[in-house]
Amino acid sequence: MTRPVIMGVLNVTPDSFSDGGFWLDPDDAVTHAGELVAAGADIIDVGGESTRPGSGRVELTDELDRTLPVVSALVGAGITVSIDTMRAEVARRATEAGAAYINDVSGGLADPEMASAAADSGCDVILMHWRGHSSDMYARAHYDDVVGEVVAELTGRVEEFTSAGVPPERIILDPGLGFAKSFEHNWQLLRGIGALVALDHRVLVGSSRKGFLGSVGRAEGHSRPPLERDVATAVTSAYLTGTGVWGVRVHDVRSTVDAVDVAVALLGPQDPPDRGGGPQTWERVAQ
Ligand code: PMM
Repeated sequence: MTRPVIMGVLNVTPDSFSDGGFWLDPDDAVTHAGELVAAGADIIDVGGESTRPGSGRVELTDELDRTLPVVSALVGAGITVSIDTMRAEVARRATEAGAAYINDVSGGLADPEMASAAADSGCDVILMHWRGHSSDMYARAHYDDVVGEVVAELTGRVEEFTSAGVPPERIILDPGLGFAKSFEHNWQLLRGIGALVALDHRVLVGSSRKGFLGSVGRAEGHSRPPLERDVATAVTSAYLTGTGVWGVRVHDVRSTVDAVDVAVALLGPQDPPDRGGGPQTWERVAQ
């Protein structure tokens, strides 16, 4: 059984939906990143633009000012950094400063320069499923078959990035839970995550603290606040551990580490899932 990589979220924004304003001061951000790593995070994902539902864009200069000092400090401390941005310029500057991953929630749709920036960087790039900016994304949450359409749309994104020169093995796919998705769409995507895993790319999933986790069971009909969704998040991390995903992106690393440890112990050594690509493919997923 292989453990998923754990990506810890570090939002240097005043307005992210669960931790907005917590780590806006660069010193606080660096301290918190150290806590996440000590708790077991493998990668720290630094973001300077909130994508909470309804939010508008941040200015490029503000995004650079928020993220670059933190990226540089974390790289200097030997931490593996991902830059969460929809802007090619931010991706370029952050990877020049040593970020190892570009995490583009728009999958390259927000900035036509992103694919070439990713190719030039030589870094791994996370392409998330996205249908438009957060200001009106729920108007686009219409699917006949959400799993099939997410797979098809991500496949189109992969084609753009590989045509721009990004090697396929550098591309990581993400279903984009909460982005132009209803709560029910998110559940369907989690249940159907095997269809993404079967695409022969690494898969990252970001369920952390999202609304659908706070509106289920006893919480149905009233939303539990984001900071009270970490147990629910950890349950999804445990569930995903058995599915062949490469990584999970979470705010509370400690609870996900526990959940993944328990899932690995329960599941035990397993044969690689039949993904059509044979053992070599599985080994790459497990890296
Ligand atoms: N979700 C958020 C931001 N960035 N990146 C990826 N790859 N996947 C996600 O699901 C995702 C993301 C939502 O905002 P947050 O930073 O407050 O979690």
